[in-house]
Formats: sequence, structure tokens, C-alpha cells
Amino acid sequence: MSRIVVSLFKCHARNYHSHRGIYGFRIQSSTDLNYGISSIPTNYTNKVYQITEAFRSNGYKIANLNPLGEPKSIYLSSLDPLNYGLGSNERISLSGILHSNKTEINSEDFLLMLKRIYCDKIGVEFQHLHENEKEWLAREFEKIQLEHTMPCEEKKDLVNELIKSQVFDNFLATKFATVKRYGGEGAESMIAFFLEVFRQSCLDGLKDIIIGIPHRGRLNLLTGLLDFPPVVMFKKMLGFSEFPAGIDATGDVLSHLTDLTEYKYKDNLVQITLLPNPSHLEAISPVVVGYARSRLQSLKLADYVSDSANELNYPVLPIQVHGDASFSGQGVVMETIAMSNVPHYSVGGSIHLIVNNQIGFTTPQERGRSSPHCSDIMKMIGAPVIHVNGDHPEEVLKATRLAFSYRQKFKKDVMIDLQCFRRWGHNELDDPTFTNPMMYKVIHSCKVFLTNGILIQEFSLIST
Ligand SMILES: Cc1ncc(C[n+]2csc(CCOP(=O)(O)OP(=O)(O)O)c2C)c(N)n1
Ligand SMILES: [Mg+2]
Repeated sequence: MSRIVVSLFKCHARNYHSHRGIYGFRIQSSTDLNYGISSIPTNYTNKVYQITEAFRSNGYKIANLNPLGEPKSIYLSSLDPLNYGLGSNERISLSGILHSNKTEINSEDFLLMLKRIYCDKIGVEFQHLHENEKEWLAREFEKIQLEHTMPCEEKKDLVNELIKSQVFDNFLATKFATVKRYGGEGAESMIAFFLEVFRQSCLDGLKDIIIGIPHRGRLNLLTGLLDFPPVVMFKKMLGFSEFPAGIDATGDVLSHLTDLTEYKYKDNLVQITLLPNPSHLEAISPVVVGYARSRLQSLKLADYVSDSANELNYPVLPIQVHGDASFSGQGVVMETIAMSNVPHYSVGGSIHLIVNNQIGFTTPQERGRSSPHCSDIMKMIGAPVIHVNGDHPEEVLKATRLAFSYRQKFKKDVMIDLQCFRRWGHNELDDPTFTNPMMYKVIHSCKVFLTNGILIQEFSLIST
């Protein structure tokens, strides 16, 4: 008997390790180290270089990231030019230090430029990355911050999607006032994230996107970008099943409806799978990764390509969406990201989005975790964290573009921390002014997003 087991094992092992290598695993070619800024100064005592590095490391700490508060007015000695001996009106050379068209600049403009890049509405944490990735990210971020302009058509599309999401929430609030919808109000710009990822995926020729997303804003995504028929959703809200009459099934809860669709942009198609969501927060995260991996196996792509001469590409993109409280509270998050780059489990990187509304049901963030940011666990795997102010959809779009390029370049996980708020209660049926009165005093003083936004003013789509 035992001889049969041993010979079966041997047979299996032979197929697994074949002359072609190891099934389902290919060694990645070492990443090119020569795409950083062309001439990094060898003189590290150069004060311009030192100040630039200080902003790269610490700029995000004073960036304007929180839509519910003023930028932090804390003094950081590392960002004080006087501590580097930089005087006013000094002519300085930027060449080889900062990605800019200018090679010479005066010291005042230099500091303004650094603040504009590193302390505005996007703050990037990337000092914990490998040296080559750090250099690449600094260069890409500086390029995006200094050069990115949004074509008018793109702005119109973005405004259109945001308005759709907001009108949808208003409609549900009016027509289905007693339904728990976990609306996206206060976090509307998560739609900007999805729009940009879908479009970039089409442009880059990706085949599949696999999404795991919890309750918040799920209905908006389904009807807004994923072609889910609103009629089916409304029927469900009225107490009917999403299945046709005659089928003996009760279906899922409303906020876990699911979809499989295609997204088309500039003649390219990408297939989008929105996975069903278990109520147990974050349990979907490893499922997203496993689903993406098995999709690669079915398509015989990435690690399953037998021809090792081809560059290793991962054309199935997993998107893991999280709530701020769940992401820092659930152990499965750590377990999932710990596996992200392990042979036989790798999917070429997930893009993570935390819809950081700064609250978990009724628990304020300072009561829910011990780390400064809800995204901090991402540092465990050396992943970049891009914080962005959710009141500025154009900035969310820029942050998304940066995250997408990083994932495509390094085939590793990357995080966007979308700092926003929750305009109503957890499920709209509870009253947060009782449980979180201070926070909601601030929230109720915020103007409704969009009616006050620059995009709207620019296009006069709604009178303010
Ligand atoms: C494992 C688990 N614990 C608790 C809950 C109950 N619960 C549902 S939503 C929620 C708050 C989640 O907060 P957050 O992750 O910040 O998402 P938000 O609702 O703010 O978007 C809680 C505690 C759950 N569904 N699953
Ligand atoms: Mg939350």
C-alpha cells in the first residue's frame, strides 16, 4: 500500500517540476535599476538634495489630506530650510535632484515647488521601499504633480460619473427611505478611482479586473459603472428576490449584490468581476487574490506561461477595497498581504483602496487602532501608501494613476488611502449626532460635495 502512495507522489512531483521549470512559478527578471533620476548627486551633503529628500520623507505629514480638517500646522524641523543653511533668494541648481523642466531656480520658488508636490492634496509614504522603487516613485510623483493637466473631456466624464453617483444616492434616500443602502455620500470620489483604474486597465491591455468591495458605495459602483440594472436593485429593495419568479431562492442581501460585466474604453475591453461579499468584513480580500490567481491559471498566463522568454505579465488585476476600521482591525488583512509576493500565490500586485471615512460604525479612529494611519500595515510588505484628500476628485484620479503605474511597473501591491467622511449614519437609519456629535457638527457644516466643487464651477453644471 505504502509503495503505491510513494510512487503516486513521485509521479506528481515529476509533473510539478518538469523540464520547463516549476509549474505555476517563474522567476522574475531582476528589476532594472537604471530608470531613476539620471545623475543622483554623489555629494550627499548638497543642501538642495537634502531638503528635497526631507520633503520626500516627511512632506505628507503636513499635507492637506483631511476633508474634515485644516492641514496640520505642525513645525517639522526637517522641513525648515534654515536648518540646511538655505538662505532667501539664493540661486540653486535642480539638475539631477528634482524632476522639473527648470534646472535653475531661486530658493523661495524651490520651496514652493516642494510644497506643491509633497504637501498638497496627495501625500505619499514611500521611504520604506527598496531604493530603486523609491527613486522611480519620486520621479513619477514629481512628474504627475508638476505636469499633469486633465483634458476637458476627461473632466466632463468624471463630473458626469460623480453626479450620477450622487443623484442615485439622493433618489434612494427619497424613494426607499427605510432601506439600508450604505451610501457613498462623503466618499463620492471613490468613483473617480474606479473610473481611472478601469480606463488605465483598458489602455494597458489588461484582460480581467477582480473586485472585492464591502458595503460602502457598493450600490453606486454597481449601477454607476458596472451596468447593473437599477430595476433589479429596486425590486430587491421592495422585498423581492433578484432571481426570476419560479426559482426557489432567496438571494443575497441588497448590499452584497454582484456583477460580471465588460468595460470599454478607446476600443479596448476589460472584463470586470465584482465578487459576492460575505458580511464578515475583510474575508473577501484573500478570495479576490485567489480568484485572480485561478483566473491566470485558467487563461494560462503570467506564471503559467510556458515560454520563459516572454516578460512576466499579470493581466488580471485584483482590486481590494476596504473600510478604514476593518482594514486596521481584521487579522486576515495581514495574512493576505503577507502572501502577496510568495511564489505560487503572486498575482502581480493588488491595488488596495481604503474608503477612509474616519469611523467604523460608531467607533472613531483613535478608539479603533493604535497606528497613526489606518493603512500602516501595508508598510509590513514595503508597499507604497498614497494618501489623498477625497474632496478633490482630480487629485484622486492622479493618485490612482500613480498607483496603477506602480503596480504595472513592479507587479506588487500598492495602497490608496482615500480620506473622506460619511455624511449620514452607518446605514442611514441610525443617527450619528447622538453617537458622534462632535464629528457630525463638522460634517454637517461641510457643503455638499460637487455643488461646491471646482469641477462644477468650471462647467457650471449645477448652480451653486
Ligand atoms: C468581522 C466583522 N466584524 C464586525 C462586523 C460588523 N460591522 C459591519 S460594518 C462595521 C463597521 C465597519 O467600519 P469600516 O470598515 O470603517 O467601514 P465603513 O462602514 O465605515 O465604510 C462593523 C463593525 C462585521 N460585519 N464583520
Ligand atoms: Mg469607516
